[in-house]
Formats: sequence, C-alpha cells, structure tokens
Amino acid sequence: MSEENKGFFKGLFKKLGIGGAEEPAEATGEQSTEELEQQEQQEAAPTQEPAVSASPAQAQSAQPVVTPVPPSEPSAPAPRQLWTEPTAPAPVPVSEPVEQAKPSFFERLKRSLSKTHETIIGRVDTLLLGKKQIDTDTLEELEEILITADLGVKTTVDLIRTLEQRLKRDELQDGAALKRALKEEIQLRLLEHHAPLVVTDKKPFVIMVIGVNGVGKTTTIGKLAARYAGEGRKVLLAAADTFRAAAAEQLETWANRVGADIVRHKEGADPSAVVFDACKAAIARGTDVLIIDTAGRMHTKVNLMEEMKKIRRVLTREIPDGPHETLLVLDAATGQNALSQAKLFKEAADVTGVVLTKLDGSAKGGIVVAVSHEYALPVRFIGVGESVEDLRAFDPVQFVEALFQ
Ligand SMILES: Nc1nc2c(ncn2[C@@H]2O[C@H](COP(=O)(O)OP(=O)(O)OP(=O)(O)O)[C@@H](O)[C@H]2O)c(=O)[nH]1
Ligand SMILES: [Mg+2]
Repeated sequence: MSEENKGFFKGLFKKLGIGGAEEPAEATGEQSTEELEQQEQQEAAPTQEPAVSASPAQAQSAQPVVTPVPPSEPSAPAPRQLWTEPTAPAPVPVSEPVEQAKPSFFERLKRSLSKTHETIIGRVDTLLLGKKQIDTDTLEELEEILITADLGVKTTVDLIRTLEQRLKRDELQDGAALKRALKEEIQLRLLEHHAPLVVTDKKPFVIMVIGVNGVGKTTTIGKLAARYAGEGRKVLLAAADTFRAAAAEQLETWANRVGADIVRHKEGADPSAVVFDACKAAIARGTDVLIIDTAGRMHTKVNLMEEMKKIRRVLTREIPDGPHETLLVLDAATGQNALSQAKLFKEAADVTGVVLTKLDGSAKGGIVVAVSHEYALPVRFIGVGESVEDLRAFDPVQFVEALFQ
C-alpha cells in the first residue's frame, strides 16, 4: 500500500476512534489487497507453466483460477481465491461430450434452429396474435407460411388437411390449441420414417456417402469417423473423391485427427480402384467401419450417377451385402434444392438415410420435415456446425421441441 494511502487510513481510523491500528488490514489480522495479490502470484506461479507435452485441455486447466475482485469493493477480499488448487488435468473429451450434457446440447440445438423458428413459429405466432377463433381462413394462411418455410407442398397439404379435420372435430378452439396440434402433427410425420443409423457387427460395416459438391460430405465423414473411433471401433476412410484436387488431403486431415486409417490414390485416379483397395484393406485389417467419400462434382450429372453405380458394382463384388448404408448429405440451407437432390439421388442411388447439414444459421430447417415425409427417408444425423461434436443423431422429438420453444 502506498504511503499516501497509509496516511489516509491512519487519519480515518483516528477519526473513528480506533486506536493503535496502523492500517485496516493489520488491525483485523487480515492481509492487505496488495499482499494478497503478491501471495496469489507467488503461489500460482508454478502452475502457470504448462508441461511441454500437455494437451490443450491440460494446458487450459493449468491456468490459475483467480476470481477478480471488483475495484469498487476493496473491503471484501474474503471471496477471493488465494491459491490455485493443484488441478488434475481436465478429462479430454473422447466421444459424445455433448450428448452426456443433454440440456446444453438442447440449448445449442435451439440456437441453431433459431432462424427456422423465426421463419415458422414466429410467423405462426403473428398469424395467431389476437385471434379469438380458428377458422378455415386461418388454416389457409398457415398453409402459405408452411410452404414458404420449406416444409414442401406435399407435406404442407397433408398437414393442413389433418388440421382441417381436427378443426371440424372442434379440437382447435384457439391459437394455442392450433399451435399444439401443429407441433404434434409435425412430430408424427418426422417419427413416421425415423430410424437411427445402427452400425451392425458386419465387418466391415460399409457407409457410402454421396451428395452434390459442397454440401458437407467430407466434414460429415470426419465427424462420423470421430464418433465411431470414439466408440472404440476401427475406422477406415476411402478417399474416392479423386475429382477435386484437395479432396483426399481434406479427408486425410480428418483421418489423422480422429485416429482412422485412410486409403487414397492420386488425384484423377479411378474412384472405383480406390474403393476396391479400401475394401481389400478393410477386410485384411479387420476394420469395423469403412466410410467411402465420393465426389460431389463431375462434368455432368449423368457422370456423377454413373460413377456412383460403378463404385457400387466394384464394392459389391468385394463385400456382397455392402454398402450397408448409403448416406445422402444435403445442405439444409439450400431449401428446395435439397429437396430436388433428395428426389434425384433417391431414384438413382438407393439412398438409405439422410444427413441434413448446416442447420445452424439456416432459416430453411423446415426442409428436414419435407425430406423425411415427402421421400420417406430417415434423417440419420443433423449437422449444426463445423466442429466434430456438431453432428448429432437426429431425434424428432427433441428437434420439434427445440423448433417450437
Ligand atoms: N456451419 C456449418 N458448416 C458445415 C456443416 N457441415 C459442413 N460444413 C462446412 O461446409 C463446407 C463444405 O464441406 P465439405 O465437407 O468440404 O463438403 P463436400 O460435400 O465434401 O464438398 P465436395 O468435396 O466439394 O463435394 C466446409 O466449409 C464445412 O466446414 C455444418 O453442419 N454447419
Ligand atoms: Mg468432399
């Protein structure tokens, strides 16, 4: 404490009639703020240096834990943490870190769906504002909202028909009842074709990932590989997108990151040859899950479809019951385009499941309902961000809850 402050406190204590006290800290047997700071620095010092080999998580945990005291409250040093506990390294999350903490994931899902919420529920709320009675005109307006919110014409017409029947049965007395009914009906349609992707004990379980360029195939494969490797499965990635220069490198980066094996050839190589080698390697190495990345761009759409068929022919020669899953990746932000792609690929490629990526920040999340209901395709996963934990197993009940809240 500065001499000036010491003088000030002496004067103050004299005025208050507290004799003998040199200064408040000593008078109460407590340490001054300044001393506390010094002590804190000394004691925190050894833990401030992270070990050279520490993981980022460990390094983080080595930061001194200091609760700063607001400068306006110098008289309350008690809550300050005076030393840093010798901290055990924070556990490094291996798999499903967010699924264990469901509430926080739900909050994140809600945030990801906030724009879609605005586009659907925000507009429904505006429509219902001050409405005392629900009639067929209300349902007509609702129809328009749902179509423009990417739920698709077929799904919307089906939803409105059901709501009309419920209106006739006198089940929609007010806005709240209509909103409840809409939620139930959307949920029912999502549940109709819902099935999670179950990796069986087929060895190798083969997942072929398809979709047009830029939708998030390679990123989804990386996230899936992390998930399965985290479950203790042996994962092999096949870089069968030989069309784009950086495609194999991108996949290799993911493989290294998550501890998966990879089979890759040179750029421009025959994708079927990569798949052939990957199948052989997977069988030889006892791989649990083989995931095949494919090109999203070809000179023409016909080329793309032909290429996929060729890959499939080669694959089934090596693994007769494969692929066990043909996963179509769709970018939710593209709305109706995603729906057209679902149609095209379903017809040409025996799609067994869908991943809807980039739901975060998209206002077109209604497409999830359209894809599932209109094309009777199970949505296996949703992508709500770029990092590894942002691929979530799709849960219709949770999705609808997050959308409506
Ligand atoms: N915000 C967000 N970005 C995503 C998501 N999934 C993928 N991306 C991003 O989308 C971009 C394209 O992803 P890729 O995985 O390279 O797409 P691709 O389908 O493999 O593309 P091609 O190989 O060109 O066919 C990347 O920048 C990803 O980080 C998601 O769920 N949310
Ligand atoms: Mg790719």
